[in-house]
Amino acid sequence: MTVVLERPAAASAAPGYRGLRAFLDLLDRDGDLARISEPVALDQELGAVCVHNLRAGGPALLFERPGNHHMPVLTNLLSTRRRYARAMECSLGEIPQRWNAAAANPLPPVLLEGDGPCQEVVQTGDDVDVLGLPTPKWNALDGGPYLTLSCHVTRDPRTGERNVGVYRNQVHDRRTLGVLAGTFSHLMLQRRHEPDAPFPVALVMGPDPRIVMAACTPLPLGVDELAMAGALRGEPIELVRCKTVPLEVPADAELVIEGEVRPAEKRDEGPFGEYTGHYAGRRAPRATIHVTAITRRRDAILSLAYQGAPPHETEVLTAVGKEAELVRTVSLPGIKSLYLTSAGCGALHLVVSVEKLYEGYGKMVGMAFLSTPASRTIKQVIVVDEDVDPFDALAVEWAVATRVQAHRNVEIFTEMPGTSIDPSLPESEQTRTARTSKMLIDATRYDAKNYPAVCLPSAEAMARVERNWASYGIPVGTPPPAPPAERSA
Ligand SMILES: Cc1cc2nc3c(=O)[nH]c(=O)nc-3n(C[C@H](O)[C@H](O)[C@H](O)COP(=O)(O)O)c2cc1C
Ligand SMILES: [Mn+2]
Repeated sequence: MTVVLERPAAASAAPGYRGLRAFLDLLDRDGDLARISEPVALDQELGAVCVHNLRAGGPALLFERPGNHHMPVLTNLLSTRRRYARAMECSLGEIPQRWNAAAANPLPPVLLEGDGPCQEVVQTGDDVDVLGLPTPKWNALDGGPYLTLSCHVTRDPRTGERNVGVYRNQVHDRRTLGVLAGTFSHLMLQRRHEPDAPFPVALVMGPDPRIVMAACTPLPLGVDELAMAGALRGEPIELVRCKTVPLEVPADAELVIEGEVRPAEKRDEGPFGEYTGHYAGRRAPRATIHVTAITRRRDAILSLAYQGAPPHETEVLTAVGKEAELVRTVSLPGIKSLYLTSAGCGALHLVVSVEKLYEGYGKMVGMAFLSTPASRTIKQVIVVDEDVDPFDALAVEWAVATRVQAHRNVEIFTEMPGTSIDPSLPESEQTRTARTSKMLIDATRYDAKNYPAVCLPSAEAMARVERNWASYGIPVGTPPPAPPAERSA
């Protein structure tokens, strides 16, 4: 199946960058990385800079003096789809094919002997102090400082299979972090047979961006995110052994926090401003990580992501890979393009355009997209005809307004798997057993052959006016954009 996401193509990247540092060099050359040399306070000022920058669609941000620390903080690295494509070394439209070619040919990592750059400095025992990291308090009511982009490396105790997933960590004290991994996260599913037993973990900060992409995406359970990242990079990820836990980590990461997850040793955690743009859950006792080592580069950068109301980085980080996963797992004919919307926090609202093959097909497609592990977070799917571009919010609402009869074209599914941090659930239901309702809007035309045609002056008249636009003396720089139906025809 060919899926074309009709977006402007990114400038083609110089092939073959390796690791975060090389990617930052690329962004520097593009003028797409801003260095903030002034001190920026960790308590909300850094978060506020991120919010303004995200709203403006701005560059990646390197804070050189966060809270007067000497360790820089990197944020907004993959907060635009353009930079995400840059990191994948392809155009926006090529992402799903690139992603799924990699998924079909995973490239397992290789283990190096000796230490890696991520172990130039090693702190163990009493030297361990996570409070010494420049960790921001992002939003006003956050329960404390939070590491937000930690790639948690764990192994399944039964199969030995590795998993790498991004989950939030509150910084509690010198040697204690919190961790909140959802019910459906692989970190939790790996431990489902012995949920209270402690287990080793390594939090990798600032690895090759392709590792972060894989670690933010719901790849199938059992798939090694590092093998996926290797395939995306076209070269195996190189690993080194951790110092205090029986795990391996990417050699060229910026910083690694080694430790033990202690599910039964709980500490009050939260609240935290989540990707839904709301605080998620009250402060409550949650699992901890006992930190046994911090290893890092001598000049390590701490790589983090702002979470809150969209637009934000989490939204891009989770949506783009998930769209590719959906394209692969829902292999129905006629799918043209799809978009996990920005306003839907990159996770909750999906728009799919299809060539409608027969009556009822729009609903079938919508149901299929609500029935895979990668779609678990999705609460609303809108299916549109192929003349509507899912990325064009105006066109999508126009289709819903003019092609939908609610009693025929809207379906509601109840008691589906949901996320416990959905603010629209009553507080008593925001638990690990949370369930949600899902809505399918089939906005494809019924009986398209006999559907009223979309109205416009003739193509010839439109083209002629566009050519002669300047002669009308209307003070609009370029001809107004084409109406939705015409744009993606
Ligand atoms: C910045 C960021 C923060 C995230 N925080 C969490 C979190 O605290 N808990 C969680 O369960 N998922 C979180 N996610 C989503 C997971 O990374 C995502 O579900 C991923 O698929 C997890 O890996 P897994 O499928 O191997 O469990 C976060 C994603 C991003 C991009
Ligand atoms: Mn996984």
